[in-house]
Amino acid sequence: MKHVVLTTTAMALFAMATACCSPKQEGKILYGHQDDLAYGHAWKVEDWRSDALERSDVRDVCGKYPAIVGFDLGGIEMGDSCNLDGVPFGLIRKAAQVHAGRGGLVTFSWHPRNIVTGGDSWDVSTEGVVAAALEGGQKHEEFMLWLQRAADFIGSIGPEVKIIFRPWHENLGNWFWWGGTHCTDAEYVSLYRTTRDFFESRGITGLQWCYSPNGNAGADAYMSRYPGDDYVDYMGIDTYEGVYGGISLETAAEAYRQEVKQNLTYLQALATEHGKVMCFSETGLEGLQDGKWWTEVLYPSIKDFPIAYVLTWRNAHDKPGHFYAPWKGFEHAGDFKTFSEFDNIVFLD
Ligand code: BMA
Repeated sequence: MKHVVLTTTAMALFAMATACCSPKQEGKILYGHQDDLAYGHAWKVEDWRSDALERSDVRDVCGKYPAIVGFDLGGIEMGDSCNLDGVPFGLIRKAAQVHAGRGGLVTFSWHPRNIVTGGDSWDVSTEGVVAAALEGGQKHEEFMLWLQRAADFIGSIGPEVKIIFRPWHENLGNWFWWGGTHCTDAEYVSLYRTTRDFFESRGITGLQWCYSPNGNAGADAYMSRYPGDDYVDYMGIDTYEGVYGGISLETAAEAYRQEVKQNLTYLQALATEHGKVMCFSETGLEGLQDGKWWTEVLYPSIKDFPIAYVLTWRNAHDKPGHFYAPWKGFEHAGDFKTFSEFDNIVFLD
């Protein structure tokens, strides 16, 4: 029955986003996990053409798939066959279709390369990359080809797959070439609008567009690069818990709880003002060393906010400590199972 519930929820969410009504969806929050069907902790899909894509770390632990699965398009702009983490684009297409067929939602992020240096998204060694990509810039023609490759890939998935597209994310920090001091507010807005305008000119009109800056920057910074109500359907935010510099888990957890509440408070005010759906587009605690993270850290931080979904990042198959959801045999898996049974957290049976 949860399947029916989710399908209804998904349809309602999309209807809401389109109609720009209240973002509140009966107090339900969909749970999402990045790359969930493609690989997990110490395993990956080997032969995607013949694989039914039934394995999932999340399902291994709680018996249900995430309601929303995220994938990353980094590399599609080069015409690569696999994304930046080695996931074949054919597998991403199939996983999106299979997940949608089960009643779930899909979200795409995009870590494209640096169009000036050929480096990755994190290559900020050269300024002016956004300016170079925009109209009048020396890389504009090539940039439009990049957009075309991304649009063609998304177009190949089929209109029955409901996709939340989240390009140019975490744009208030300085770690990506499209972020922070590496471009002006106007250049960023133009980058986002150019992307949506181009996709729509290619007939890719069914996407829900998510604007998802990094958190802890405040409402004014959030809005300083907002692409505009005509360009955004979901207002998201990315915030992680960090256990750095010898601080205790308790201190890290308390800082996270406070930060998430502050972030979601201003996000809720902005989403309400602009008539958008709000979401917690990326979060997590790498390695999940806090055995009560789901029930005592994440859940109390989000439960009172009308977020459409919360997505935790990937479980790398080739980096043992890089995971954000539990896996079968993980010592703290029980806490996630408890979280998955809360009435207002939605998974996919
Ligand atoms: C980061 C890490 C990287 C990965 C990138 C894109 O946060 O998980 O290992 O390449 O996301 O998926």
